[in-house]
Amino acid sequence: MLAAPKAGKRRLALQPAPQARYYACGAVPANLTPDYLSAEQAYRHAQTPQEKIAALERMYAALPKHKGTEKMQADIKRRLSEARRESQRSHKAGAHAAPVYLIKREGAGQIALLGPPNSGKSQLVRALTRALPEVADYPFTTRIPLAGMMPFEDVQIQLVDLPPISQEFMPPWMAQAVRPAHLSALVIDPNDAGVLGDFEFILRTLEEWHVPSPALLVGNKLDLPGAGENFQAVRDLYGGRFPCCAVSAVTGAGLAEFARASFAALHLVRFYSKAPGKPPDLEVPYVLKRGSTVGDAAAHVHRDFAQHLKYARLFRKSHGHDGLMVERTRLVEDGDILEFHV
Ligand SMILES: Nc1nc2c(ncn2[C@@H]2O[C@H](COP(=O)(O)OP(=O)(O)OP(=O)(O)O)[C@@H](O)[C@H]2O)c(=O)[nH]1
Ligand SMILES: [Mg+2]
Repeated sequence: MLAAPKAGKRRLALQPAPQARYYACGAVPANLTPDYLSAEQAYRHAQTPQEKIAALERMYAALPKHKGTEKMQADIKRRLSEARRESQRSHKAGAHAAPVYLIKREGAGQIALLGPPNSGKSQLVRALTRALPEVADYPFTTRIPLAGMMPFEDVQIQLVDLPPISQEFMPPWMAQAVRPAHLSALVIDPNDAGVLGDFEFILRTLEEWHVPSPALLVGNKLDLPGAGENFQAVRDLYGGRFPCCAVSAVTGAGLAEFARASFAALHLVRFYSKAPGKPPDLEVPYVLKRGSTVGDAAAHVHRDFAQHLKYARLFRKSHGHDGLMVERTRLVEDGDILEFHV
């Protein structure tokens, strides 16, 4: 994993739609207004302390004030003071930091696309997302980072197009721009005569920056004659060290496999929540790091669940959707459907 940004908790999760998905367990009162729910949705999406403060203030204002919501009022106030403290800390830290092109993390994970000039990083972002970075047949086309969201099944993965990593020229903020990503993918053009030298230079540069090696090696332009054989030669040299994807950003070949490999490299699990007696909400998954437990999942859905969870029922295809009772220490597997009992 690349180093986490200084301020704020790392957010991996795609957030659920603002429906009252956890009321059925009786943890919170059911008479919350649409205003409150939309503010809570904004809070779940908030990436900066300022956004959190704004959303929490709206949540507090929209919360009906009566005995039944006293705990929630206290909880919002506590989170507000936390966010205000965080805002002050990041303000102080920011006073000395040089401005850099940082892309705010969004979706299930952020992947930085690295590579030598002209390898097709921008074309790949065009092919896989709705972003429209400039593509041209000369090197150093991309000057500043640009992000787009790549769909994979029911999650979105953020791809960041970056200027090339090159001996000839690199913007001084490159290392900082790469660092917030959860991982990087190295995109190469196997037909480029200088590919092996570029490859070594990039690996050395990442080491100097104390940034982990790429999690994926992407051979692009596989539609061109000879590219398959040339990429095979690169794989023979490096394939043991990196999972490889052969793609063509122009024809679209291999792009579905690239999306799948990206999701796998992020080491995530998706789970879906289910209220007792109701069908599961399979539309928007919650996303956690692999290795998370049922207890972590409960805490992720609602803060109160972490404390009060008695047990969960697990519905999983491999168990025939049988509602197996599981403890909070049970590991969550990708695709699990969980019903929390508090
Ligand atoms: N044939 C073929 N050409 C490609 C493919 N992907 C990109 N190209 C071409 O390669 C050239 C460079 O593509 P870019 O996407 O601009 O490359 P880049 O890696 O972003 O380049 P920099 O921004 O300079 O680092 C363009 O002419 C693209 O049309 C591909 O899969 N097949
Ligand atoms: Mg580019």
